[in-house]
Amino acid sequence: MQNPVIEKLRTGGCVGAMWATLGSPTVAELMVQEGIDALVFDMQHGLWTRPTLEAAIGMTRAKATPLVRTQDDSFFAIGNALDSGALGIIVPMVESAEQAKRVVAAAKYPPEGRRSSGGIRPAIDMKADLPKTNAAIFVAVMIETAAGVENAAAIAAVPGIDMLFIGPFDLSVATGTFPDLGPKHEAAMQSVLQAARKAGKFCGLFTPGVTMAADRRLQGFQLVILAYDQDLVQTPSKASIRRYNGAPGKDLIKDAVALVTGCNRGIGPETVRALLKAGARKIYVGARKLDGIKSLLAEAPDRLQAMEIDVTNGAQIAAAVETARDVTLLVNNGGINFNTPLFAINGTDNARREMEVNYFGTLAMCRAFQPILKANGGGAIVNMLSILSHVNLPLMGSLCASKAALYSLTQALRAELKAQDTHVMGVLPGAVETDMTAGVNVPKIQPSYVAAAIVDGLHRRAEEIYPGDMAAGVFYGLSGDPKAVEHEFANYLPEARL
Ligand code: 3PY
Ligand code: MG
Repeated sequence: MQNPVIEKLRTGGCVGAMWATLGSPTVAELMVQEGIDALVFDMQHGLWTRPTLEAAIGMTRAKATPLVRTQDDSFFAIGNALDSGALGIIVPMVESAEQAKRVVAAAKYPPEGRRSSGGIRPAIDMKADLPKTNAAIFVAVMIETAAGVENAAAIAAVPGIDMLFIGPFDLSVATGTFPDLGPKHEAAMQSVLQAARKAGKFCGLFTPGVTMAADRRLQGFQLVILAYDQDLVQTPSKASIRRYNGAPGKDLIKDAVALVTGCNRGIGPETVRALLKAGARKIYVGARKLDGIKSLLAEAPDRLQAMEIDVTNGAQIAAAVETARDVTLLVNNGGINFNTPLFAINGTDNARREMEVNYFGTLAMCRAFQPILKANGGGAIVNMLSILSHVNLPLMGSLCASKAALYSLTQALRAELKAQDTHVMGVLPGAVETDMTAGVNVPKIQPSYVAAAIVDGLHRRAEEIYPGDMAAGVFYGLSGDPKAVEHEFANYLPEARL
């Protein structure tokens, strides 16, 4: 009988574990499909019963070594967990060496302890397995109280204890730092790590996510938690409902006075049409070349007004501010895309120009119109981002960087303009049928579709919208596995040209 957890610890490795608390064998099975060092079944706070635990261990042990956080430190709780097939126990709330000795005694058969022999799995081949079991059982005790921290060295010294495992949440309650952790809490945790090391024992801790787990591994902790099932279900569920519902409030389009930049072609003109239809009182139609918007202006001459505006031209922005003092809705649609990778072209001129127009141009417009929006009751700003704000498509790497910068800017705007009640919405479509994507051979949505989504998003006071299959699908992928999407997009470099 072997225990891969003990083997990994002995070679200096850090055991990565999933943590299952919901009591569902199916969820547990799904969590470890990728294969991972260990799966901890939480019988202290979790919903496992003896039969569900037994079933779940059977369903998962080929993919992850089963460990159980026991219901308590009692002889029978520990015996039950091990009889179910767990190869290790994590015993909560251990505060003294005496208590630790009792834990070891419950976990080991005589002569090292007094574990009772029985159970279904241990009896499958008891004659062969029992003599080898003691050495294969991993024993961890949880340090999660002030007394536990105080006595950590004595607890670690108890023969048969393999690991001190810290419970940061209970520890924060016990040390009075909850809900924040802070330096006092961290010092307590580090003192436990040192106590374990001095005794030649391992130290682990509960971490609620993989980035924290990797960071603690760096510090020398040797059992960390990558994810736990309640969080995997609850957090995205809550986020989805909030995103779907938006935040009802005052209509941002009816009777609005809008200014839409970039109306020479593409999404701009369609946005103007959609806003007109949705009840905007007046729209300044911003364009770098006024010749190109004549026919659009003719569609509603009494409600549309031409405005010559290049968002990188300070004088034109200043003139726009003088003219358009009644604006309540600023749509920063104007942008540029050279469709170029970072290295396949000479120099960084394209990258700089994209940043100049998409990022600094939008920023200049927001700064110029902020006082006007404030004076007019708050209103709204709409920024034309892209799904590529969230993940780089190296085919047009510098454009993506400018859109990522613009996404970040949009977040800052939302925060800074909250006090003046200006709603800020980001628009993140995938490929849209415009001149900008003329050479890109992927399914595209129509500009009118994006315009309709903008109107809908403003009605719902959404903070972000993802119009079309591509954007919505990529966002879905990014929320589950952003690295997989990044690697997928990396494949769209036509050829290595370095
Ligand atoms: C704690 O942080 O107290 C724990 O028990 C982790 O589950
Ligand atoms: Mg705890």
